[in-house]
Formats: sequence, structure tokens, C-alpha cells
Amino acid sequence: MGIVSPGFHGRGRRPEVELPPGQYLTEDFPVLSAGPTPRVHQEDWEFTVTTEAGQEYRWDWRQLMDLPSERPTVDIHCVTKWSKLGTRWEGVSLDTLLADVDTAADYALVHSYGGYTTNLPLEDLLDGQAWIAYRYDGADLVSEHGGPARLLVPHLYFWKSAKWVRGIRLLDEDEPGFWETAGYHDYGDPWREQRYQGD
Ligand SMILES: Nc1nc2c(c(=O)[nH]1)N[C@H]1C(S)=C(S)[C@@H](COP(=O)(O)O)O[C@H]1N2
Ligand SMILES: [Mo]
Repeated sequence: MGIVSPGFHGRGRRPEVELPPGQYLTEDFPVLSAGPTPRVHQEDWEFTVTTEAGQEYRWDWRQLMDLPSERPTVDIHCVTKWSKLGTRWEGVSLDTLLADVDTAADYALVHSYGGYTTNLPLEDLLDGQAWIAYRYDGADLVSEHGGPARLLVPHLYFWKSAKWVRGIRLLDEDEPGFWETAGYHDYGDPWREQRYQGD
């Protein structure tokens, strides 16, 4: 992108951005955590994928760092109605992590340190749609935002982006997570405003 002279694209002349229905723009980065912030050190961090057959695949921090990383810039949408555009992350694509995982499962239940869970169809973790993210805006991800590593799945409401991620269970049957059990939508597409069950 070229440099635009200030007089041409000044404040208030920002091109109209399209937000999902009911959302407003925020510039800061709110912290939303259902419980206390777990302090997980990189040396203790492990990420486990468990298949529907009970097979386990495990990565420690060093193994995660050795995988090729990507730098997605994405818009994020919280069900409490804030949206933040152009957030810059670094992490490992779930395509990379799941490449050699032997599974025919349709669903995923994501687990976090601290006990949080959230569910989504396995296909929503694939095809460049989801990452295990460990850097935000050029710095290590702080614990309030899910450090050392969180799931990033920006095309769904942000509650699906589990902070302090520790593993994913692959399942034949859909199993609701923490907020989904409490009445939030099973899928959570912000563009279809799927906030609550029945939306
Ligand atoms: N482990 C865990 N992950 C979580 C949550 C949580 O409470 N615990 N909150 C979710 C919700 S509702 C949102 S909007 C985002 C908030 O992420 P942030 O605090 O980095 O903005 O994290 C999601 N992931
Ligand atoms: Mo949220």
C-alpha cells in the first residue's frame, strides 16, 4: 500500500468498514475471562490432540516453535458486541498441527488450562481458518490475552478462540463447551448474528 497524504484520508474520511450485525468498533483490546488467569510457563506448556479413537498427539513449547509459523492479520468479533479490526498475530496453523493426525471426526472440543472449553466443527479449524497463536502485535502474547498460546479462530465469535489452550479432543458427536452449555450458540457465526441458542 502506498503512502496517502494526510489531507486526503484524514480523520472522519475512513472508508466505511463493514461490521457484522450489531457490532461496534473498538480500538483497545478488552480482556474477557470467565475466571482467574492461569499462569502457564512455556516450559510447562503442552498441547495435546486426542482423536476419537483415543490416540494422542502432543507438542511441547520447543516443538511448537520448531513448526512453521504464520502471521495472520484478522478482524475479531466478541459476542458482547465489540469488534477489533486488523489484529496482528503469529502462530502455527491448525492445518500444520493436524496434518499427520489420523482422524475421521467431525467435531472438536477445545480445552484450556483453567478448565474453559469451547466446541466447533473440525472443518472450521482447517483450511487456513485457525491458529495456535503465541504472539500478538509483535510481542509475546500476554497471559491476560491467553499467553503463552491461545486458539485463534476469527471467523467465529471470539469466545471460540480459547485462551491458554492446552488441547483439542476430536469427536464423532458434537459436545457443547462452557458458554455453549450456558445458552450461547453452538456455532457462533458473527455475520449471521448467532449469539444465543435459537439465533
Ligand atoms: N480459556 C478461556 N478462553 C477464552 C475466554 C475465557 O474466559 N477463558 N473468554 C472468551 C471470550 S468470551 C472472548 S471475547 C475472548 C476474549 O479474549 P481477550 O480477553 O484476549 O480479548 O476469549 C475467549 N476465550
Ligand atoms: Mo466474548
